[in-house]
Parts: sequence; structure tokens; C-alpha cells
Amino acid sequence: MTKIHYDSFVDLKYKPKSTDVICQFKIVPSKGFTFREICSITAGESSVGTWTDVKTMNKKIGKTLSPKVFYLNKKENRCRIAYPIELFEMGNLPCVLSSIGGNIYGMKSAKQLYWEDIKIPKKMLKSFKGPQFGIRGIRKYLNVYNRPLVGTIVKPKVGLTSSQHAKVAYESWVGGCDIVKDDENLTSQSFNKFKSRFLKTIKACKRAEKETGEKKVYLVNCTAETDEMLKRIKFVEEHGGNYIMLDILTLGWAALQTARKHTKLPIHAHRAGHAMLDRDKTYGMSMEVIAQFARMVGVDTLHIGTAYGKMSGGKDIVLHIEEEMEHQFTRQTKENLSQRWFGVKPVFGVASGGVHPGIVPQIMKFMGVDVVIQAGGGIHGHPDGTVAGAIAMRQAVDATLNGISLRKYAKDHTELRKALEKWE
Ligand code: RUB
Ligand code: CA
Repeated sequence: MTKIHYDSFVDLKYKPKSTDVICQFKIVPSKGFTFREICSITAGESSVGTWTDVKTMNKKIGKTLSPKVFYLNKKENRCRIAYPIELFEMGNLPCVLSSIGGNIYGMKSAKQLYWEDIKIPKKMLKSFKGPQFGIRGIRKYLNVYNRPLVGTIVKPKVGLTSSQHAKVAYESWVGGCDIVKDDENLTSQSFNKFKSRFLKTIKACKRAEKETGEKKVYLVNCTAETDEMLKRIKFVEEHGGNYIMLDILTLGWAALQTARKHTKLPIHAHRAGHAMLDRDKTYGMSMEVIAQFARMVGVDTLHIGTAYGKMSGGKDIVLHIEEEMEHQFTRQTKENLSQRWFGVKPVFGVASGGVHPGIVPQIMKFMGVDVVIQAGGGIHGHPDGTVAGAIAMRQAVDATLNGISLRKYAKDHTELRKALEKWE
């Protein structure tokens, strides 16, 4: 095959416009290509270029729709590309991804390609709905303002009947959880059908609210084929539901946009499958970019990792994602681009995966108070069962808020003591 010798998309003098979509990539060329060439190819293939010149190209297209590689750092394999906003259809995330995250990943000329960050311009942000409730809205609903929210995932992930599921949920709420959610792979299997599970569990939710005098939410997993997803969301809304959950990546961005358009309820975003895209830091796209898209489309709570639990994802990465989810502005660093959110509501970061009371102080130390601390095994694995497990989680949060070490607090808090004995 002829080697692609094109340099036309590199313009190091270019000053990005405020309307441009800017992306940062880490790129390593395959043998026979230079760094500069592969960066140019990446810009070209995502826009107006192909492997050869075409007779159908005209000056107007070239002038208005050509992206510019305006920053090259060969030592770090980093480049930044500014894409004119006209390349994209507003309000259509699949279009954005088919462009920036499309063909380029299959190009032989790229040996490594990792999409580190994106800076989304105002016009594009505003063409999506953004979170309906955000951190403030969720706190207001639950009437909890000064502490992290405590959540659980019903365990085992799959296998319980709908009645057993509702009982575990009820025990979690009365023990002190604010949030109970389904696991990512529970939808409507034969052993636990969606409608039956939802009706029994939301009834348990209302009962727990009455008994505890606290507000509680049930994040029911509505992940399914799009028509079916909408039917399930409608069912939840018509039968007293207060939250929906979606596996946003396996479902797909288009379906998430559809759900956001049609539901009046908060959306919990589980990120199952994200590691297929972001775990290998030499190939794929980062969780940072996924999280930005999730905020732009409009989820209210999003799994972002814990750094200390069972899942991969380092502390710096998790922290930056949290900052990007919660703030109106993030600064440019070596790894990240700046971003202004223009009033798009902040998203609650969810720390989940291998969480137990013993790591609550570490999570709160680095993620602060605006976080949902969510434990599955770390609650239902408590030696005295689910109620005690939920109590122990709340005790760990209370101890940390009051600046008391868990060991000290555990001396006169049996549930916490037993949790620490098991997991520390
Ligand atoms: C948690 C669990 C969740 C993870 C996913 O169970 O399985 O699906 O949060 O990971 P447990 P992430 O508390 O028993 O580990 O939040 O990193 O996407
Ligand atoms: Ca960013």
C-alpha cells in the first residue's frame, strides 16, 4: 500500500477558536510513519481526509471543515487537535463519536492511540440536556446535605428472586443506606422479572421511609433494548419510582440520550464495560472523556472509581474525573485540557467496587463529602448480615466526619468493629 504522506492538517500556528472541539491524544505511529504524519492522519480521517486525494473535494470544504493539529509533543507522544464545530451535528453524540472516535482506531498507521481528553465548546454542550437534578437536586430530594450519600448494590449480583431482592433492599435502607441499586447485569431474567422486582422493592422503599423517617431511593436497572427500556422507565414512573439506573456504555449513547429526553426521574449511570475502552492507556479512550459525555447528555450519578477498591483506576485519574464532574471549570494540565461547563449541572461521583467500612476514611479524604459511597459485598458480607452491614457503613462515615479513627469509634460501635475485624 502507498504510504500516506500528508501534512495538510498540521498548523502549529493555529489559535483554536472558542467554538472548536479540542481533543488531546497520545499517539505512536506504526513503522514507516512519523509522529507528525500520524497526528495529521488522525485529524484527517476523523473529518474530511482519506488515504488519497479525491476529485470531489473542494476549497470550501477544505477551508471550513479541516481540523488543525495545533500542538505536537513528540517526547510525550501527545498532540492536540482542534475540530471545527461544523463537522458535527449538534445534539447527536453518536455523530461526534463516529468522527473523533471512529475509523482512526482501525488505521494501520497508528500503533498506539489513546484519546485522553476533550474540551467541549458551549454550543455543543448546550445542544444536550445535561443533568436534570445534579448534586444539589439529589441532595434536596434525599434531604441530606452534609455527608456523603451511602448506597448499596443488592448482592449476589444475580440469582435472588424478586421477593428476596426486595427484602435485601429493605434491610439496607433501614440499616441506614440512602440508596439501593440493582447490579449492572440484573435486568429482567427469568428468576427475577423487572416489574415484579420493581413493585416489591419500591414498596419496601416506602415502608423503610416510613419507619426511618428518612427519604430513600431505589435505582432500578432499566437497561434493555430502547423500546423496552422506555416501557420500563414509564412503568417505574407510573408506579411510584424515584430513580432509574442505566448501564450507559452497553446501552449506547443514543439510548442514553433517548432516556434523558423521556424521563422525569434522576438517572444513575453504571459504567460497566468502560475498562474495555479506557484500561489500556495506550489504546482507546479515557474515562475522563466518557464522564464528560455522560455529564453533557445528563446523568445525575456516575460511577467514577474509588482508587482503593477492587477495580482498576489510579487516584489521580479518579480525582480529576471527580473534579470534572463537580466543577464549572477545570484547568489545563499536561494530561488534561481545560473545560468550562457553562452552567451544566454537576454530577455526583459514585465510589464503588470493593468498598467496605475500612476504606471509607480514605475515600472521604480524597473525594470529599460530595460523593456516593457504595458498597455491595462490604455491606451484605457483614458477619451479622445486611442491616448490620449498612449500620457499619454509616458508622464509618460518621466517625470520619467527626475526625475520629475507625478503630477508636469501633470500640463502642459493634457493627463497625465486626466489619473491621472481617475486612481489615
Ligand atoms: C460493586 C459492583 C459494581 C462496581 C463496578 O460490588 O459490583 O458494579 O461498582 O465498578 P462490590 P465501578 O461493592 O461488592 O464490590 O464502580 O468501578 O464501575
Ligand atoms: Ca477534561
